[in-house]
Amino acid sequence: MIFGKTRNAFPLKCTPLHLSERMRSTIQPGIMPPESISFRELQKATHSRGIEVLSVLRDISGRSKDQNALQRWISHGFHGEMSYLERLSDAFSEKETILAGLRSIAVFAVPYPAERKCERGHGEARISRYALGRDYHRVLKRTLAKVLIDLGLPKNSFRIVTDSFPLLERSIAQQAGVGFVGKNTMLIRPRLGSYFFLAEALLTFTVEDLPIPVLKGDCGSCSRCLEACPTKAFVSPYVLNATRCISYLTIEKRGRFSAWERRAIGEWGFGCDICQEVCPFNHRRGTQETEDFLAEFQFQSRKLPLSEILSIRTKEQFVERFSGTPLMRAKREGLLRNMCCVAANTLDISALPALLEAALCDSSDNIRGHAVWAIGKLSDLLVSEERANAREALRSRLKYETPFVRGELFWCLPRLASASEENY
Ligand code: B12
Ligand code: SF4
Ligand code: SF4
Repeated sequence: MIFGKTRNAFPLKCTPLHLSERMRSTIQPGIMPPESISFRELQKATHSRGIEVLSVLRDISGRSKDQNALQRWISHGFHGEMSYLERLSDAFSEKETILAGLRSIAVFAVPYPAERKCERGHGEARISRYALGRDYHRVLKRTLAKVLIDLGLPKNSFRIVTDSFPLLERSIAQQAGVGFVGKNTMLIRPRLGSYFFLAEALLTFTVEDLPIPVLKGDCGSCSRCLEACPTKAFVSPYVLNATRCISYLTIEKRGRFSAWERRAIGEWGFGCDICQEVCPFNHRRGTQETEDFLAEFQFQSRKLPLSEILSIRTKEQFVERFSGTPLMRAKREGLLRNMCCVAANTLDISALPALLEAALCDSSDNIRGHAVWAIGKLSDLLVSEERANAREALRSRLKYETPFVRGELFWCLPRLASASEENY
């Protein structure tokens, strides 16, 4: 075997006392990974770190089940600008390139807080629940890798993946018997609901003595999520057109928003939870035993105050504020663009000074343009002095601006003018 021909390749943290007789007999320090481990052993180890292993997929022969659905989905363009999804390899048929010797996939779930009331405060944008803590990718990967290494497993006998990896995670979880895919496309586990992250450990060995999957379920005649989606993003049950989804627009979409997209995001600054909030499976959620792990995520009441975020002028300030959190994904340009739209959609005139500053001073014409548009949207609510000041300041920018911002100024200035003239 190619594994560890030297002593150093054997994990330093290996504590053979933690291993069952079976594992001790199969792991030879520095030489080979085990042939198999027991589910209970894996469960005990992950549970002690606050993570639940739910099941293990052992039949990974042939082509993965939902690969065709993914291809159809992409051919309709429902993935928008997420071109990395076009490169989703089929983990099953490309096993060897993903992990040499891949034999089974363990599926883990990490629930995050699901309080039903997660309201937007005055002067704020809404943020989805999953983004209230630290970036789950890093915490999860690190924790799971540590658990497996502590079990004495050689580093090259597993690969931890979550979200970033090209794998249809919900499909794999469903096939492993973890739960079912709901009409809102979320993986739902009865008694747990859908507010959880998924992570997988690809393994070069098998896991024995699996529990019998008892988690059959389905949506029945319910269709609440399809009706509640404010942007009508579901093409049909189980099929989401991501380009209409607020989560995609606020997190993944780069650059400018169309007029429809600006209105569509409503009061959401980052992500969207509506199709989960209405789901009855999230109203019956039982208690969790994952506090230790959640503590590491540092879940807290992260707020998105519009004016404060609109005042972030540099990448450095953005990194200082959001480093280590999921919000980094939207980047400064995306997040400030979202804030402009939320200020306009929620008619929040307290954001006017910050919007004006962004419209006049920001280095990105994407942000300046959206800020100008938001000011135009708020114009009817401004007192005459505010309109006149905004108009003068914005007019002075006309000759310096890019075509995009000039277009927004041509739309906004008459609104500020007519409104202010009416008041005189
Ligand atoms: C791209 C992506 C998105 C995109 C597209 C989402 C989508 N529904 O396709 C956007 C940016 C919109 C998004 C949003 C969100 N995401 Co996301 N996302 C992903 C990612 C990276 C890939 C998903 C994918 O491949 N989509 C393509 C479609 C075709 O695949 P699918 O949705 O899994 O489809 C399943 C079923 O719908 C079914 N299917 C497909 N077509 C058809 C047709 C019929 C007729 C039938 C019956 C079934 C069926 O087959 C698939 C497998 O079971 C995964 C991580 C991963 N690598 O899997 C995370 C992931 C799915 N996202 C996650 C989360 C948390 C979210 C958000 C809740 C975040 C938020 N609060 O804003 C929202 C939820 C929105 C929603 N209703 O899906 C979690 C979901 C956990 C869970 N319990 O299900 C994942 C698994 C990340 C993780 N590791 O935890 N996401
Ligand atoms: S996350 Fe929001 S916008 Fe996206 S499908 Fe669900 S309800 Fe619709
Ligand atoms: S809201 Fe109803 S239809 Fe939608 S996922 Fe939940 S149970 Fe299924």
